[in-house]
Amino acid sequence: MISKKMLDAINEQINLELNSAYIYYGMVAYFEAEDYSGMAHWLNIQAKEELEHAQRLFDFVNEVGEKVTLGALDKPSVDYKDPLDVFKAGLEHEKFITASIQKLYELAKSEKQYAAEEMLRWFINEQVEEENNFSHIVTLLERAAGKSGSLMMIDGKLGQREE
Ligand code: OFO
Repeated sequence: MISKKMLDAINEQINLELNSAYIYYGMVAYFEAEDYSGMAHWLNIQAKEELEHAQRLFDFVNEVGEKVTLGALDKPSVDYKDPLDVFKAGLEHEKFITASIQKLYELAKSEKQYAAEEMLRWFINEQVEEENNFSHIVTLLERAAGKSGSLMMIDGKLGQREE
């Protein structure tokens, strides 16, 4: 049993997680077109992770006997300036998602929604990892400063990401 306010907020977060997947698939489209197959691979896995995040929230809503509502997705960009531009956008997006998760968590606490609070703790930890992953790649790309040899090395490294 969860409050209506909590349910609405979780349903909104499901939409945000699905939007995250869509944004990352847009980035995959960009990298595939630019022949950066390693970066495309990394973001493909990221997009799948976002679907899993949405699924976790989806399952929670069902488990507490409520109904999921789904909203429209925003049209994602498939055009970027360069790899650094992509990963900077990803990092900014993850910061936005972290803020949203924290708001959800605060709501759960203030509304005494203990089951939701417990479920959201996983997301709080996950967001630390999400931001750290993007931030690390932004640093690598800044160091590469657009040099093609370095970009190829980073592309190869990101191509090794495991599911
Ligand atoms: Fe779902 O963590 Fe990224 O967006």
